[in-house]
Amino acid sequence: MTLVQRAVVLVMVVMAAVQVSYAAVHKVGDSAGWTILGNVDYKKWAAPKNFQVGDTIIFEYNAQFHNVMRVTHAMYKTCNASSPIATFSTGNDSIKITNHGHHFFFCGVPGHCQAGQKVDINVISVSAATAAAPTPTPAPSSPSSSLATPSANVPAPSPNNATPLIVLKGLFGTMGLAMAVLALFSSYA
Ligand SMILES: [Cu+2]
Repeated sequence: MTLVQRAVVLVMVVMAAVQVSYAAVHKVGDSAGWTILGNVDYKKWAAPKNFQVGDTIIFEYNAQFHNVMRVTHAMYKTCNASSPIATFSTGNDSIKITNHGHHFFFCGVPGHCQAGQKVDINVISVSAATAAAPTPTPAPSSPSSSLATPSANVPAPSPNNATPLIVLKGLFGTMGLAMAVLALFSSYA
């Protein structure tokens, strides 16, 4: 295997890994931002979005007139700003989503939530989305032993065939990819 071939394989693997860990950035209200002007419908803005764990939500607004409060569902429904879970007030707040489920936000300035400055970020479960993918029966040998000495019933990874990488991606995600790279490179060293 030449150095160029190794480089090509490495680039392909890195591209696959980037695809796996791709996280989106969502700016609330798009160009309108976080406001009470123009009657922005944040429910309508959020509806077609596919929010995922790892995504970032950005609230952009004039900090003199607005803020962002993360609240419970009950507080969200009644626009109750008395005890928010968290308050953001920089005017350009980036909030990274770390768990699935509903994330309720509104502006805590009196009257603004009632005027519609509120948004429900519903983050779907990643496991539910990937559960539909077919999972091949795992090899009987443990990953560590197959890395050191590939057994006969496990096909060796081939640089011209991306299938083993895809299978590993589905099974182990980025970690599996990293292990595949190690196995691939050590076998040609
Ligand atoms: Cu406001």
